[in-house]
Amino acid sequence: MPQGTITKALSGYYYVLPEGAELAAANTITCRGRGVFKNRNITPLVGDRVMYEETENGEGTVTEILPRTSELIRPPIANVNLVVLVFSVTEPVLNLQLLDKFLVHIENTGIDVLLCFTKSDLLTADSDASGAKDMTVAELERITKLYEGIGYTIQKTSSKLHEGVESILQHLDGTVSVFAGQSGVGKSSLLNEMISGLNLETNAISQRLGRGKHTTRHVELMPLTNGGLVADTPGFSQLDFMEVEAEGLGDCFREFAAIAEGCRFRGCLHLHEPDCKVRDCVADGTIAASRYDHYLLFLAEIKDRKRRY
Ligand SMILES: Nc1nc2c(ncn2[C@@H]2O[C@H](COP(=O)(O)OP(=O)(O)O)[C@@H](O)[C@H]2O)c(=O)[nH]1
Ligand SMILES: [Mg+2]
Ligand SMILES: [Zn+2]
Repeated sequence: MPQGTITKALSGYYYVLPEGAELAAANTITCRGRGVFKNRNITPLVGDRVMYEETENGEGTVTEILPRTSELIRPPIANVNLVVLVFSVTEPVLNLQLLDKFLVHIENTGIDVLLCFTKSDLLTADSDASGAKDMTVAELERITKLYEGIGYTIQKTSSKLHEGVESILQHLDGTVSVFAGQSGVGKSSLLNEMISGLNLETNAISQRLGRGKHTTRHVELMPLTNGGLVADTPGFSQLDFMEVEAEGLGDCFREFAAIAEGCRFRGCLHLHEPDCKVRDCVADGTIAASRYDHYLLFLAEIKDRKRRY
């Protein structure tokens, strides 16, 4: 029986890209789900690898869903193995607290992440940085070093100058990935640069609100010529990851997780416990103060959330 991947789910139809078919959205087979899925309360998801039967009219029926390696709830996509976390260097301003929060959520899913800094054409030279909104070349360099030091892969891009686009494509080779990030950071623009003929709607940032409008509606995996599949998302607010527990938060900070074994107590929350290796590293600068500050902030949020429910 032929196999394929669901690239789109719409009004009860599943669009299946057959294994080995040329990677183009036009080559998908329109399928119905088999009745048994409903009976067993199973919903085929975009990203599912499936078995299907061809029917006479050139359409098909999905007969079996192969085991999933991962499952995101919002957007509902199975088998994602890379999140491309997109932040613009400015417009909207690069917020490291938000960046760390998204990294925590992604670490918690166990899915790999590629960090992408967009709109590099808007960087200002170090000498003429005038306002708080400006991101200078040197400041971005400092941030890049910080996150590379933690172990993240970072790619700087400009859709306007078509810069870094080929490198992003290389990273996505053979993966199922989602583009995630706030509205207005340039996700759709970057995808348009990556996929020839693609014309996703993009939106000018509302000057008044300082953020973009939501323009990307349904979930769809788009085939890349190198064998990857990629989904745009409407904005990170729509990405609903599993909630992180206080005890697990430290593990979601990669550089903490690596040294926490050296803490005197198992389950050390790196607060006031004696002989805490993480706090030692914050004190001697091995761990960035900003990262530890954000850790404390998120820990307080998690405890607050517990208190409210
Ligand atoms: N200067 C500059 N503007 C960009 C770049 N990429 C996107 N934009 C602009 O940023 C706004 C939001 O882009 P869009 O792709 O819709 O962002 P999304 O909401 O993340 O999908 C649009 O006005 C784009 O023209 C870039 O590389 N440089
Ligand atoms: Mg968009
Ligand atoms: Zn500790």
